[in-house]
Amino acid sequence: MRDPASDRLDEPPQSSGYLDSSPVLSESEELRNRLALFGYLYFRRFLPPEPILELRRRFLAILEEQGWLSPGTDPADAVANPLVACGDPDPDYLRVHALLFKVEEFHALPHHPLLMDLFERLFQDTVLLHPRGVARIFFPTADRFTTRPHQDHLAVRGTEETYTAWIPLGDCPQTLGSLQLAPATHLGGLRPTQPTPDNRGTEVRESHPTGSWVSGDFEVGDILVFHSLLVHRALPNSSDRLRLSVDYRYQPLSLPVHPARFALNDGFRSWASTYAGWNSSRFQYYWQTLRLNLMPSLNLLEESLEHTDDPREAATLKLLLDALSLARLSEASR
Ligand SMILES: O=C(O)CCC(=O)C(=O)O
Repeated sequence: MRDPASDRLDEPPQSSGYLDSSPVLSESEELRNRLALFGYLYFRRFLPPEPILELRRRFLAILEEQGWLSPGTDPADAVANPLVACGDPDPDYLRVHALLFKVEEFHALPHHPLLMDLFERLFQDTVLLHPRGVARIFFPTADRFTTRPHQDHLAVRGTEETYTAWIPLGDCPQTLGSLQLAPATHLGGLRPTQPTPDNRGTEVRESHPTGSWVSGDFEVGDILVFHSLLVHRALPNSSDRLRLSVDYRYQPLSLPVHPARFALNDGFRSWASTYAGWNSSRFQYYWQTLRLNLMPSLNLLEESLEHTDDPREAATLKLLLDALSLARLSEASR
Protein backbone atom coordinates (compact mmCIF):
# COMPACT_ATOMS: atom_id res chain seq x y z
CA MET A 1 0.00 0.00 0.00
CA ARG A 2 1.17 3.54 -0.71
CA ASP A 3 2.03 5.82 2.15
CA PRO A 4 -0.12 8.95 1.64
CA ALA A 5 2.39 10.99 3.63
CA SER A 6 4.90 10.49 0.82
CA ASP A 7 2.66 11.93 -1.90
CA ARG A 8 3.85 15.18 -3.39
CA LEU A 9 1.76 17.83 -5.08
CA ASP A 10 2.77 16.52 -8.49
CA GLU A 11 1.53 12.98 -7.85
CA PRO A 12 -2.02 11.67 -8.37
CA PRO A 13 -4.58 12.60 -5.69
CA GLN A 14 -4.43 10.49 -2.57
CA SER A 15 -7.07 10.57 0.05
CA SER A 16 -5.56 10.67 3.46
CA GLY A 17 -8.23 12.28 5.59
CA TYR A 18 -8.43 15.69 7.16
CA LEU A 19 -7.47 15.98 10.81
CA ASP A 20 -10.84 16.43 12.53
CA SER A 21 -10.74 19.34 14.96
CA SER A 22 -14.35 18.93 16.16
CA PRO A 23 -13.26 17.22 19.40
CA VAL A 24 -11.24 20.33 20.35
CA LEU A 25 -13.71 22.92 19.05
CA SER A 26 -14.02 24.63 22.43
CA GLU A 27 -10.23 24.81 22.95
CA SER A 28 -9.30 28.08 21.26
CA GLU A 29 -5.57 27.83 21.92
CA GLU A 30 -5.38 24.30 20.52
CA LEU A 31 -7.29 25.48 17.43
CA ARG A 32 -4.88 28.39 16.95
CA ASN A 33 -1.92 26.01 17.33
CA ARG A 34 -3.32 23.57 14.76
CA LEU A 35 -4.06 26.38 12.34
CA ALA A 36 -0.55 27.75 12.73
CA LEU A 37 0.98 24.28 12.24
CA PHE A 38 -1.16 22.77 9.47
CA GLY A 39 -2.76 25.87 7.91
CA TYR A 40 -6.25 24.38 8.15
CA LEU A 41 -9.01 23.22 10.46
CA TYR A 42 -11.67 20.70 9.52
CA PHE A 43 -14.81 20.40 11.58
CA ARG A 44 -17.45 17.72 11.24
CA ARG A 45 -21.05 18.83 11.65
CA PHE A 46 -19.96 22.37 12.53
CA LEU A 47 -23.04 24.14 11.12
CA PRO A 48 -26.62 22.99 11.57
CA PRO A 49 -27.98 21.54 8.31
CA GLU A 50 -31.04 23.85 8.00
CA PRO A 51 -29.42 27.09 6.70
CA ILE A 52 -27.18 25.10 4.35
CA LEU A 53 -30.01 23.01 2.95
CA GLU A 54 -32.20 26.11 2.58
CA LEU A 55 -29.47 27.82 0.55
CA ARG A 56 -29.06 24.64 -1.50
CA ARG A 57 -32.82 24.64 -2.23
CA ARG A 58 -32.69 28.31 -3.26
CA PHE A 59 -29.77 27.65 -5.61
CA LEU A 60 -31.32 24.50 -7.06
CA ALA A 61 -34.59 26.34 -7.80
CA ILE A 62 -32.58 28.83 -9.88
CA LEU A 63 -30.53 26.10 -11.55
CA GLU A 64 -33.69 24.18 -12.44
CA GLU A 65 -35.21 27.32 -13.99
CA GLN A 66 -32.01 27.82 -16.00
CA GLY A 67 -32.15 24.26 -17.34
CA TRP A 68 -29.03 23.09 -15.52
CA LEU A 69 -30.80 20.08 -13.93
CA SER A 70 -31.62 16.90 -15.80
CA PRO A 71 -35.31 17.10 -16.84
CA GLY A 72 -37.61 14.71 -14.97
CA THR A 73 -35.28 14.29 -11.97
CA ASP A 74 -35.90 15.49 -8.42
CA PRO A 75 -34.24 18.93 -8.09
CA ALA A 76 -33.12 17.97 -4.58
CA ASP A 77 -30.77 15.40 -6.16
CA ALA A 78 -29.03 18.06 -8.31
CA VAL A 79 -28.64 15.63 -11.23
CA ALA A 80 -26.88 17.68 -13.91
CA ASN A 81 -28.07 18.35 -17.44
CA PRO A 82 -24.87 17.45 -19.30
CA LEU A 83 -26.00 19.30 -22.42
CA VAL A 84 -25.40 22.68 -20.77
CA ALA A 85 -22.18 21.86 -18.91
CA CYS A 86 -20.13 25.02 -18.42
CA GLY A 87 -17.89 26.70 -15.87
CA ASP A 88 -16.11 29.90 -14.93
CA PRO A 89 -15.49 32.05 -17.04
CA ASP A 90 -18.01 30.91 -19.70
CA PRO A 91 -20.57 33.71 -20.24
CA ASP A 92 -23.45 31.30 -19.45
CA TYR A 93 -21.81 30.33 -16.18
CA LEU A 94 -21.24 33.96 -15.19
CA ARG A 95 -24.84 34.88 -16.06
CA VAL A 96 -26.29 32.14 -13.84
CA HIS A 97 -23.65 32.75 -11.18
CA ALA A 98 -24.84 36.39 -10.99
CA LEU A 99 -28.36 35.10 -10.20
CA LEU A 100 -27.01 32.91 -7.39
CA PHE A 101 -25.01 35.84 -6.03
CA LYS A 102 -28.23 37.79 -5.38
CA VAL A 103 -29.67 35.16 -3.06
CA GLU A 104 -30.04 36.69 0.42
CA GLU A 105 -29.31 33.43 2.24
CA PHE A 106 -25.96 33.19 0.42
CA HIS A 107 -24.89 36.47 2.07
CA ALA A 108 -26.49 35.67 5.44
CA LEU A 109 -24.78 32.28 5.90
CA PRO A 110 -21.22 33.61 6.48
CA HIS A 111 -22.55 35.80 9.32
CA HIS A 112 -23.77 32.69 11.13
CA PRO A 113 -22.94 33.16 14.85
CA LEU A 114 -21.06 29.85 14.93
CA LEU A 115 -18.71 31.01 12.17
CA MET A 116 -18.26 34.53 13.56
CA ASP A 117 -17.59 33.15 17.05
CA LEU A 118 -15.04 30.66 15.70
CA PHE A 119 -13.10 33.35 13.83
CA GLU A 120 -13.27 35.73 16.80
CA ARG A 121 -11.67 33.06 18.98
CA LEU A 122 -9.05 32.31 16.32
CA PHE A 123 -8.20 35.98 15.69
CA GLN A 124 -8.68 37.38 19.20
CA ASP A 125 -9.82 40.46 17.32
CA THR A 126 -13.02 41.77 15.77
CA VAL A 127 -13.76 39.73 12.65
CA LEU A 128 -13.90 41.28 9.20
CA LEU A 129 -15.91 39.13 6.81
CA HIS A 130 -15.11 40.01 3.18
CA PRO A 131 -18.46 40.72 1.52
CA ARG A 132 -17.82 38.95 -1.78
CA GLY A 133 -18.31 35.28 -1.04
CA VAL A 134 -18.08 32.77 -3.88
CA ALA A 135 -20.79 30.33 -4.92
CA ARG A 136 -19.47 27.47 -7.03
CA ILE A 137 -21.24 24.99 -9.25
CA PHE A 138 -19.22 22.21 -10.87
CA PHE A 139 -20.70 20.06 -13.60
CA PRO A 140 -19.70 16.40 -13.76
CA THR A 141 -17.17 15.31 -16.34
CA ALA A 142 -16.20 18.89 -17.12
CA ASP A 143 -12.73 18.41 -15.72
CA ARG A 144 -11.30 21.44 -17.48
CA PHE A 145 -13.09 23.60 -14.88
CA THR A 146 -11.85 21.67 -11.84
CA THR A 147 -10.08 24.06 -9.44
CA ARG A 148 -6.33 23.97 -10.04
CA PRO A 149 -3.74 24.18 -7.22
CA HIS A 150 -3.49 27.75 -5.98
CA GLN A 151 -3.05 30.05 -3.01
CA ASP A 152 -5.86 32.51 -2.30
CA HIS A 153 -3.55 35.31 -1.21
CA LEU A 154 -2.54 36.05 -4.80
CA ALA A 155 -6.10 37.17 -5.58
CA VAL A 156 -7.27 38.32 -2.15
CA ARG A 157 -4.20 40.41 -1.21
CA GLY A 158 -4.30 42.41 2.05
CA THR A 159 -3.10 40.51 5.10
CA GLU A 160 -1.90 36.93 4.67
CA GLU A 161 -3.87 36.25 7.86
CA THR A 162 -7.02 35.86 5.81
CA TYR A 163 -8.86 32.57 6.08
CA THR A 164 -11.36 30.81 3.86
CA ALA A 165 -14.39 28.94 5.17
CA TRP A 166 -15.29 26.31 2.55
CA ILE A 167 -18.78 24.90 2.92
CA PRO A 168 -20.30 22.31 0.60
CA LEU A 169 -24.05 22.74 0.16
CA GLY A 170 -25.02 19.20 1.09
CA ASP A 171 -23.07 15.98 1.37
CA CYS A 172 -19.95 16.14 -0.77
CA PRO A 173 -18.06 12.88 -1.18
CA GLN A 174 -14.74 12.95 -2.98
CA THR A 175 -16.41 11.59 -6.12
CA LEU A 176 -18.47 14.81 -6.28
CA GLY A 177 -15.24 16.81 -6.40
CA SER A 178 -14.50 17.84 -2.81
CA LEU A 179 -11.52 19.96 -1.86
CA GLN A 180 -7.92 18.85 -1.33
CA LEU A 181 -5.42 20.73 0.80
CA ALA A 182 -1.63 20.51 1.07
CA PRO A 183 -1.09 20.86 4.84
CA ALA A 184 1.56 23.27 6.12
CA THR A 185 2.20 24.76 2.68
CA HIS A 186 1.17 28.17 4.10
CA LEU A 187 4.52 28.22 5.87
CA GLY A 188 6.46 28.52 2.60
CA GLY A 189 5.16 31.93 1.46
CA LEU A 190 3.93 32.58 -2.07
CA ARG A 191 4.94 29.80 -4.41
CA PRO A 192 6.03 29.93 -8.06
CA THR A 193 3.17 29.75 -10.53
CA GLN A 194 2.74 28.65 -14.12
CA PRO A 195 -0.10 29.18 -16.62
CA THR A 196 -3.07 26.81 -16.24
CA PRO A 197 -3.50 24.28 -19.10
CA ASP A 198 -6.23 26.48 -20.65
CA ASN A 199 -3.99 29.54 -20.30
CA ARG A 200 -6.73 31.50 -18.57
CA GLY A 201 -5.05 31.82 -15.20
CA THR A 202 -2.14 30.63 -13.13
CA GLU A 203 -1.64 27.71 -10.81
CA VAL A 204 0.99 26.68 -8.29
CA ARG A 205 3.79 24.82 -10.04
CA GLU A 206 3.27 21.30 -8.77
CA SER A 207 6.83 20.25 -9.32
CA HIS A 208 7.67 22.67 -6.52
CA PRO A 209 8.13 20.47 -3.45
CA THR A 210 5.36 21.27 -1.04
CA GLY A 211 3.97 18.29 0.80
CA SER A 212 1.20 15.76 0.70
CA TRP A 213 -2.47 16.24 -0.12
CA VAL A 214 -5.33 15.54 2.23
CA SER A 215 -8.99 15.34 1.33
CA GLY A 216 -12.18 13.79 2.57
CA ASP A 217 -15.87 13.06 2.20
CA PHE A 218 -18.02 15.89 3.56
CA GLU A 219 -21.41 15.54 5.17
CA VAL A 220 -23.75 18.50 5.32
CA GLY A 221 -22.54 20.89 8.04
CA ASP A 222 -18.86 19.88 7.77
CA ILE A 223 -16.57 22.84 7.03
CA LEU A 224 -12.96 23.58 6.20
CA VAL A 225 -11.09 26.68 7.33
CA PHE A 226 -7.72 27.43 5.73
CA HIS A 227 -4.98 30.07 5.52
CA SER A 228 -4.68 32.32 2.47
CA LEU A 229 -1.28 30.82 1.60
CA LEU A 230 -2.34 27.18 1.91
CA VAL A 231 -2.14 25.39 -1.44
CA HIS A 232 -5.45 23.77 -2.37
CA ARG A 233 -7.29 22.33 -5.35
CA ALA A 234 -10.44 20.34 -6.07
CA LEU A 235 -10.95 16.76 -7.15
CA PRO A 236 -12.77 16.12 -10.43
CA ASN A 237 -16.53 15.61 -10.23
CA SER A 238 -16.95 12.03 -11.44
CA SER A 239 -20.62 11.72 -10.40
CA ASP A 240 -23.73 12.60 -12.44
CA ARG A 241 -24.62 15.52 -10.12
CA LEU A 242 -23.73 19.16 -9.71
CA ARG A 243 -21.27 19.99 -6.95
CA LEU A 244 -22.55 23.01 -5.03
CA SER A 245 -20.38 24.86 -2.52
CA VAL A 246 -19.75 28.30 -1.10
CA ASP A 247 -16.60 29.91 0.24
CA TYR A 248 -16.11 33.04 2.32
CA ARG A 249 -13.06 35.02 3.51
CA TYR A 250 -12.44 36.26 7.06
CA GLN A 251 -9.62 38.27 8.63
CA PRO A 252 -8.84 40.22 11.78
CA LEU A 253 -10.33 43.69 11.41
CA SER A 254 -7.17 45.47 12.53
CA LEU A 255 -5.03 43.98 9.73
CA PRO A 256 -4.80 45.41 6.20
CA VAL A 257 -7.51 44.64 3.67
CA HIS A 258 -7.30 45.54 -0.02
CA PRO A 259 -10.14 47.94 -0.95
CA ALA A 260 -10.92 45.90 -4.07
CA ARG A 261 -12.44 43.31 -1.73
CA PHE A 262 -15.46 45.61 -1.39
CA ALA A 263 -15.82 46.51 -5.06
CA LEU A 264 -18.50 44.85 -7.14
CA ASN A 265 -18.41 46.14 -10.68
CA ASP A 266 -17.77 43.19 -12.95
CA GLY A 267 -20.52 44.06 -15.41
CA PHE A 268 -22.78 41.30 -14.08
CA ARG A 269 -23.23 42.46 -10.49
CA SER A 270 -23.50 45.53 -8.25
CA TRP A 271 -24.30 45.82 -4.54
CA ALA A 272 -27.50 47.76 -5.28
CA SER A 273 -28.79 45.09 -7.70
CA THR A 274 -27.64 42.31 -5.33
CA TYR A 275 -29.68 43.78 -2.48
CA ALA A 276 -32.82 44.51 -4.53
CA GLY A 277 -35.57 42.20 -3.30
CA TRP A 278 -33.94 41.22 0.00
CA ASN A 279 -36.24 40.92 3.02
CA SER A 280 -33.76 42.40 5.49
CA SER A 281 -31.18 45.19 5.35
CA ARG A 282 -29.23 43.69 8.26
CA PHE A 283 -26.30 42.42 6.17
CA GLN A 284 -26.34 45.11 3.49
CA TYR A 285 -23.22 47.34 3.44
CA TYR A 286 -22.42 45.97 6.93
CA TRP A 287 -18.76 47.04 6.58
CA GLN A 288 -19.78 50.71 6.75
CA THR A 289 -19.73 50.64 10.55
CA LEU A 290 -16.33 48.93 10.79
CA ARG A 291 -13.02 50.72 11.15
CA LEU A 292 -11.26 49.19 8.16
CA ASN A 293 -7.50 49.17 7.67
CA LEU A 294 -7.60 49.76 3.91
CA MET A 295 -4.29 49.15 2.16
CA PRO A 296 -3.87 51.07 -0.07
CA SER A 297 -6.01 53.77 1.52
CA LEU A 298 -8.71 55.59 -0.45
CA ASN A 299 -6.60 58.76 -0.23
CA LEU A 300 -3.64 56.98 -1.79
CA LEU A 301 -5.80 55.61 -4.61
CA GLU A 302 -7.16 59.11 -5.30
CA GLU A 303 -3.65 60.62 -5.27
CA SER A 304 -2.39 57.89 -7.60
CA LEU A 305 -5.23 58.68 -9.99
CA GLU A 306 -4.39 62.38 -9.86
CA HIS A 307 -0.71 61.84 -10.59
CA THR A 308 -0.59 58.97 -13.07
CA ASP A 309 0.29 59.66 -16.71
CA ASP A 310 -0.61 56.12 -17.74
CA PRO A 311 -4.13 56.08 -19.27
CA ARG A 312 -4.61 52.37 -18.52
CA GLU A 313 -3.65 52.76 -14.89
CA ALA A 314 -5.92 55.82 -14.68
CA ALA A 315 -8.88 53.86 -16.09
CA THR A 316 -8.32 50.99 -13.64
CA LEU A 317 -8.04 53.35 -10.68
CA LYS A 318 -11.15 55.29 -11.75
CA LEU A 319 -13.14 52.06 -12.08
CA LEU A 320 -12.02 50.91 -8.63
CA LEU A 321 -12.76 54.29 -6.97
CA ASP A 322 -16.21 54.44 -8.58
CA ALA A 323 -16.95 50.91 -7.33
CA LEU A 324 -15.73 51.81 -3.84
CA SER A 325 -17.98 54.84 -3.78
CA LEU A 326 -20.91 52.57 -4.73
CA ALA A 327 -19.80 50.18 -1.97
CA ARG A 328 -20.14 53.08 0.52
CA LEU A 329 -16.81 52.48 2.22
CA SER A 330 -16.65 54.14 5.63
CA GLU A 331 -14.95 57.51 6.12
CA ALA A 332 -13.39 55.91 9.19
CA SER A 333 -11.15 53.95 6.85
CA ARG A 334 -9.56 57.11 5.45
O1 LIG B 1 -14.44 24.93 -4.38
C1 LIG B 1 -13.48 24.88 -5.13
O2 LIG B 1 -13.35 24.07 -6.05
C2 LIG B 1 -12.37 25.88 -4.95
C3 LIG B 1 -12.48 26.62 -3.68
C4 LIG B 1 -11.35 27.55 -3.48
O3 LIG B 1 -10.41 27.61 -4.22
C5 LIG B 1 -11.39 28.42 -2.32
O4 LIG B 1 -12.36 28.36 -1.53
O5 LIG B 1 -10.45 29.22 -2.15
